[in-house]
Amino acid sequence: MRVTALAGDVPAALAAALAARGVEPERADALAAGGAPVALLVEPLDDLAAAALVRGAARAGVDCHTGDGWAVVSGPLARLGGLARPAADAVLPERLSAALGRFLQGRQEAPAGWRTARRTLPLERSCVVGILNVTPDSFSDGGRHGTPDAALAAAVAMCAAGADVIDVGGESTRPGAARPEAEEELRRVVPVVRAVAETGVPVSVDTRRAAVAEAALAAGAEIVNDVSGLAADPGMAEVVRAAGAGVVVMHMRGDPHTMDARASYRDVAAEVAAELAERRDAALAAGIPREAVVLDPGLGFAKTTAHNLALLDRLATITALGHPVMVGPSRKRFLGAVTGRPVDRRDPATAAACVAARLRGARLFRVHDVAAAREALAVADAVLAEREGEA
Ligand code: HH2
Repeated sequence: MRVTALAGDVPAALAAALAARGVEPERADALAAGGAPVALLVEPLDDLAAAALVRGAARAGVDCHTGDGWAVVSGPLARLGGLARPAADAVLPERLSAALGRFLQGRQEAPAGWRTARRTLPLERSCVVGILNVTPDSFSDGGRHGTPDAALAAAVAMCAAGADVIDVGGESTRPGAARPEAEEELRRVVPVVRAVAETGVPVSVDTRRAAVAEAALAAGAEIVNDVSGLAADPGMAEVVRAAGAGVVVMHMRGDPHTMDARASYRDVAAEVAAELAERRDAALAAGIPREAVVLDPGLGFAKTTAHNLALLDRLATITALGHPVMVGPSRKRFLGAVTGRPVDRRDPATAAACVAARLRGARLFRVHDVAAAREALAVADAVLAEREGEA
């Protein structure tokens, strides 16, 4: 007799093992998905709701740990689903079962594409976003693309290397960077956006200013990448909505001057997810469609090396919000801390971080070295496609 591990933490592997032994593929999929282990943090929670959750968890056959104002319920997905369904004896208060139900539903529904002002970008294979900083002072490529012609040539080279989107930025957001005036940011960004968009590649504009976003969208950009998560400029959400643009809602705290001092978390993944969910809700409340929203944990923004690594590892906390997830590890300090490499020698580490994130569910990767990331992600995509194919 032999005991073989079936990679039980990967539902697709379990489905493949069942299907290979004669279980009908659809049933194997359902069994495997329902058996996937899930842990959910519920907070804030009053004593009555916590007691109800403990009773409901016992009835549903899942674990429940509670503390001061919080509970963690964990168990197979199928049983957690049972916990969320209102029962005849109404063990859980309505508000709580509705919140759980909303969450579990959203978790299963990350759109397969990204709606922008001009198209829906497919996200089956990894989407590589090439960074084009038209700034004198960005931490790794500052000053390299001083004229629109040089910037266009860099964009064309990134597309040839496999970029799916070009992200044009006119403001460095590295810690402590000085902010250019709006006119200066417009002067840097708009001609480059126009020239790159004319080649047909989707262009995003990396800005915190509504006026810059509006001008870039008019010049052909179709996505707004806002590192403040639409919080810095009260006019930004409406500009995005009116243009029907795609949007990257990124997490940070404070601004580039204050963010390092605010890198303090009790549980970084849960707090980043909760703060991002608030920014996402604000975007949806402003009328931006759900399919237009991509979420980004903001590696390096108000995060220490340990925070960045924990976020990469616990990316499921972010993907569970039900949107495609972007990561931007490219050449950042935490990769220098891990590898000992200076900023101009961090592309292999960047590619490795992208693969780690891909295997944990990220779909979009903002990088300087497109060719290296594309190649590394081709392997990760192939491994995941094999997993899907088997299931
Ligand atoms: N990181 C930077 C800028 N924009 N946007 C998203 N969505 N995610 C990121 O992680 C992100 C971002 C900072 O990197 P970089 O553009 O290379 O440098 P700088 O801000 O100095 O121009």
